[in-house]
Amino acid sequence: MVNVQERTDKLTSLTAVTGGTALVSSLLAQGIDTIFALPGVQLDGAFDALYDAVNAGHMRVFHPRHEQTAAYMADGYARVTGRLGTCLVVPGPGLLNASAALSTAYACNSPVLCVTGQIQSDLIGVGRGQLHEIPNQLEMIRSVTKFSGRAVEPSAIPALVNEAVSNLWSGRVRPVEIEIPPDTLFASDDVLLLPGVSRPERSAGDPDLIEQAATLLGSARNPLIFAGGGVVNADATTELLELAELLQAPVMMTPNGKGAISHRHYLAQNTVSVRELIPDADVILVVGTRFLEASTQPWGPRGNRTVIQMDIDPEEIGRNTLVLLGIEADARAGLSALIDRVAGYNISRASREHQLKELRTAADARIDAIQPQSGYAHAIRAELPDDGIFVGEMTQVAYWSGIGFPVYQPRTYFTPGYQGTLGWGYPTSLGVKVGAPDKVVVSVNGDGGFGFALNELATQAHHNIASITLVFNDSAFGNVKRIQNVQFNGRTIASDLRNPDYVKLAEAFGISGRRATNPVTLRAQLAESMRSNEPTLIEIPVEAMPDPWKVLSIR
Ligand SMILES: Cc1ncc(C[n+]2csc(CCOP(=O)(O)OP(=O)(O)O)c2C)c(N)n1
Ligand SMILES: [Mg+2]
Repeated sequence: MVNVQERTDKLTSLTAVTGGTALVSSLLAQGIDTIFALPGVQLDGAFDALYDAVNAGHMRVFHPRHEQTAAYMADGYARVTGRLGTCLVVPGPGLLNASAALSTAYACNSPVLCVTGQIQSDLIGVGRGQLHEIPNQLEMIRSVTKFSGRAVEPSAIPALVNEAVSNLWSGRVRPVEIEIPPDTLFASDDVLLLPGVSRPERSAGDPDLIEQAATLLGSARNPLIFAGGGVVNADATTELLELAELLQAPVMMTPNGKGAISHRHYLAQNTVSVRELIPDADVILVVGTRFLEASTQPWGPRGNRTVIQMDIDPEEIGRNTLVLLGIEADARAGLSALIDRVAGYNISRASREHQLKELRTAADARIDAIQPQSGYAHAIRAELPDDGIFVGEMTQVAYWSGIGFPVYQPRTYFTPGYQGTLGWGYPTSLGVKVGAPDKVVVSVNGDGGFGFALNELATQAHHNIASITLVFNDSAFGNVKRIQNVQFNGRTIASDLRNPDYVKLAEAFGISGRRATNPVTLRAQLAESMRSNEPTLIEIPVEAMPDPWKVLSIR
């Protein structure tokens, strides 16, 4: 039960403050000290309050050139830090501009708080066509957020912020949205500020189900684990490794799960090697992944395999595959509970180190034979420190990387997940670098995807964000063009691109521009870029590349 006296002690009373101040104070109370924001008339009250917070040294404001970037940067910041990533955008077109980024954060379970404006409160729903008015804004954005809400009184803002943030952290983490009309941001009132929301206790799952899972896994001859982004997001990587070692269970990591276990560990397996392991696997533990690819492709587990699925979202359990045991649990708490219980049932197994190393070597050889993607990706890996961060766009070298790029640490490899959002990579990488200024951040883009946000070279220069942007330039929406060539007899349409000189383009924005023409020169250019530690773009002119999934018969 809440101790009212104790709670009241923690409340701060603000006298005669604007809604804008109530909003900014509420964000600060959540521990938010960085915001990605693009102004407009309905948000003037919020920006004026941000002015004070910035001058007091409590808040940093990064302003991009398009709302998609405000939300992408918030997502990148959130993924690398594990903290709330916050954006502030005007209503209507501003929020719609941000929505592709929110859909990406939604797909990847990223903790993004999107704050937006509204039209004047008494005209909402009247349909007069006020500036930026769209009907049903709250309902519209709900498809890509797990909560959306509005406050129309300054005094209601702290509770709305708390409700949104507490929704965001509870259960499956996903983006949330709140909106505040301009008259509310300008109105003045006494406001009771609430303490920030603390992260809810992690659910370890039903003890009976954990016990059953421990029995099944402990007595399995050849257990196998599939780990996804949920393991990384829940910071459950230590627990995952401990359980995997206890069981001598190889771990297949999905692209967003990459880095959960270091690629250097013999238990770390990939999409190619895992296919050899599935036929002998008697018990499969699926944790923090939708298990979509494995359950829908012909090489996935079939027949009388025992599948145990652990997920924080009960809706996800059994959605894509038949499971014997479903455990609704946070990956960290759930795996930790499993570790505690499994020891009592664990049969002795010989180390699988030798076998698994051989298997991975053979699989890696097949993956590495795919050129030129493998050559370029290994050039990046060779220069990128172990804790350096790879942000992958929808482009050939990044597709290959989803299968073959060695990742050594969690939160160092990011993808747009199932949303496959072309154009997300470069703007997201800017937010990643803001969140991890001491790490090397490299985004891997095609010419097509980079074009979606190349105006942000201005933002990067303005805020001096020292990330490195690679642009693989094949003068095409290459993936589309390849499909048109291979599957449609060369009937290419709308897939050729005419591009600027990227080195000159970067320089025109005040960004250091470089060019590399093969993996060897790319390594040299990357090494120099890291030494100079300034905003950098490297263009790599390339030819059409082969389809890695076809070559490896993955899809
Ligand atoms: C928002 C969005 N629009 C369109 C697509 C479809 N699409 C996927 S890949 C691609 C071409 C990418 O071209 P580029 O960035 O140059 O990469 P390349 O394949 O040439 O390496 C397109 C248009 C998408 N995934 N997302
Ligand atoms: Mg291209």
